[in-house]
Amino acid sequence: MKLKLAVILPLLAIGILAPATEFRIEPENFQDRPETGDPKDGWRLWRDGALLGKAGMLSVGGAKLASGEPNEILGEFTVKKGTYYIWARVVNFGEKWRTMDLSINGTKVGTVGDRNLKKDEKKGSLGWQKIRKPVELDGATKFVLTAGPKGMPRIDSIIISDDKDFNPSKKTFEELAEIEEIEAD
Ligand SMILES: [Ca+2]
Repeated sequence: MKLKLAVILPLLAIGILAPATEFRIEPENFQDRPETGDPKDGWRLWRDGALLGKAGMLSVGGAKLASGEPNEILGEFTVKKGTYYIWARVVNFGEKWRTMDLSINGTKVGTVGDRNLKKDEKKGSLGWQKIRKPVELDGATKFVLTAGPKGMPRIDSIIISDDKDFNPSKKTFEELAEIEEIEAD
C-alpha cells in the first residue's frame, strides 16, 4: 500500500513515522567527577582507544567508601522530551560486586556492571546492559553514577533511545561513535 503525502505528513506531525532518536552521554564528560588524586579513592578517568570518546570512568573505592560517603559522579544534561530506553556500556566480570547504580533526577533507575555472564560473554569484557524500565525525560536531567559498596565498576558510555527495539550491541563501534553526544550543561 502506498501512503499518499497527505496521509504521511499528519502522521509525521504526530510522531508516528518520526525516525527514532538516540543520544550518547559520556560519563567522562560529567561535570562533577571528583578525582581525589589518590589512586585508591574515588573515581578516575579511564583512557582506552576501545572506548567511545577514548575514555570512561572507573571507581577505585577507598577512603570515601570507608567513610560511608556516596562514591558518585554527576552529570547534568538537557534532553529533548521523550520516553527513553537506557543502555550502559560497562565491564562485566560476572562476579556481582563491581556494580554501580544509575540514578536520574534523584530516582534510581537500575544497576549495571557485574551481572551473570551471558553465553559466550567473556569475563571482564565490555558490553551493553539495558536498564529494565524506560524513563520519561524532559529538559534538565541529572545523571548520577554511584559505585557499589565494594567499588571497582567501570563504565564507558550511556545511550538513550526513544526506540524500544534499539540495541547498541548490534551496532559497530563506528556507528556508535556517530551517535550524537549530548554535551554537559
Ligand atoms: Ca566514553
